[in-house]
Amino acid sequence: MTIPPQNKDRIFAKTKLPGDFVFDENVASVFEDMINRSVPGYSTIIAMIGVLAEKYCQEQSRIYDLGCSLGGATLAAVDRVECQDFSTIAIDNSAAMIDRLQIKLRNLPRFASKIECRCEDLCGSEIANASVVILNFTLQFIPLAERVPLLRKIYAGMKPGGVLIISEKIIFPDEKLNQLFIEMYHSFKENRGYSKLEISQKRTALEKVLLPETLDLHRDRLQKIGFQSVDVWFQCFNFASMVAFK
Ligand code: GEK
Repeated sequence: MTIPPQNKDRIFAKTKLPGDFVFDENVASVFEDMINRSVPGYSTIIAMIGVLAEKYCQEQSRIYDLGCSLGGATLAAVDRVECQDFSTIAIDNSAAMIDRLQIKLRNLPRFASKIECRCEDLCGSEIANASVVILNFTLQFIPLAERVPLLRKIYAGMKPGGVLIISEKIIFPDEKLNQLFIEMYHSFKENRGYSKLEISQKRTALEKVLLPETLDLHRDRLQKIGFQSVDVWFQCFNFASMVAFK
């Protein structure tokens, strides 16, 4: 089956009726362009997830990519891992994303044998025997009250020595810095070809759906759950990626 094309993201280019952002077929069909033009450092983060997976994947264990979308992080991890005996579980609750990832994998047999795709809500997923868990810009979409139970479940399902990689849009307790980074982020998007209308309509659509938190909150919560050596390894404006170990 041929891989459905990836198009340029023009979802918010024309005036739209208000409505919350959803990961539907329209978004899945432009997702690669959208995320590359919307997340500063996305390609670096994906490449470094591969490097971290190579270092921390253990024999006879699993890699989980939670909120995998089109599998950018999944494929980067599987590409680098040198273990002989491991499996990868890629989870997303968007059928449009998982369908496209499955079609992509049919054309990539070396990866397909290592990756199981699941279309399900990751809050209900079983996590077991994990040496690498990836939450690459996914936790921000999980309702606030479900974040602690989800992270506890991840911790319980990890092997000692395993790594959790969490990338998120973040906010800052200092209002001046918060404003500065939002402005710099909006200039980044304009430089990547998004109009002011696109930026503002997407911001409104994400308002109730993407709920960012501070780095302090992320660190404290992970440490309280039991994770060790929790800190940021990448940050650009209001986007950061953290590691946390069991
Ligand atoms: C990447 N990690 O390219 N259960 C499962 N999936 C979910 C849930 C949920 N409850 N909520 C949201 N998602 C990817 C990018 S995108 C980030 C991740 C972004 C999924 C949702 O369907 C979407 O595919 C993904 O999380 C978030 O490395 O678009 O900013």
